Amino acid sequence: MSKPPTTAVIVAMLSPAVVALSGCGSHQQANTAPSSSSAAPGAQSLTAQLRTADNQPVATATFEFANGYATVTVKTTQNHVLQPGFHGLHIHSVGKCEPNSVGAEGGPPGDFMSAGMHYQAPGHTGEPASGDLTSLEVRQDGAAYLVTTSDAFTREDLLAGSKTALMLHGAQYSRDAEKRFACGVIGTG
Ligand SMILES: [Cu+2]
Repeated sequence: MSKPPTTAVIVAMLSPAVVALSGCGSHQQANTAPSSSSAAPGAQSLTAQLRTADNQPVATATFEFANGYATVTVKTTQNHVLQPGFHGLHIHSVGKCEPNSVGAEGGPPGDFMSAGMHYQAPGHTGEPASGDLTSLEVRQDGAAYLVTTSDAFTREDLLAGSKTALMLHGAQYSRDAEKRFACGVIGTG
C-alpha cells in the first residue's frame, strides 16, 4: 500500500546535489509554479456533437464556462470528412440540426436551415454576432483542433428558449463556403 520510506529519503538526499550540479535555480522554480489549466475548478460545461446532413460524425465541441467567459474547444473525430482550409464556425440561434429544413425566416429549404441565423445574446445587435467564433482551420488530412474563448454569451444564454446549435460551414473560398456542412445542438451532453 504505502511506499517504503527510503524512497523519500533518497530523493531528499539527491535533490540538493542535482541543484548544485545544474547551477540554475530557475528550472527548479518552474517546477513549483502553479499549473495553469483552461478548465478552472467548478467550470460548467456544455457540449455539441457535430454531424453532417447524412449523419456522419465530424467533430466534438465543448464550452467551459468560468471566470465570466467561455473556453471553446473543437476537435475533429474523423479525418478526411472536412475539406482542408478555413471553415466558418458560429453558434446559430435555434437548437435544431435538421437536414433539408426551412428557417423561421422562410426561404428555400437546405441542410440545417431551421437552426436560424447567427446567435445574438439578449440586447445585442450588429456584427460580429454574439455567436460568431474563430474559423476552424482544417489540415490536409481533414483533421482540426481549435481552442478559443469568448465572453459574448453565457451558459444560460445558450440553453435559453429554443436553445442553440454550433454550425460548421464549408471551406472558405470554395463553392461550399456558405453551405451549412455540420451541425450540433449545444446541450448539457
Ligand atoms: Cu453559421
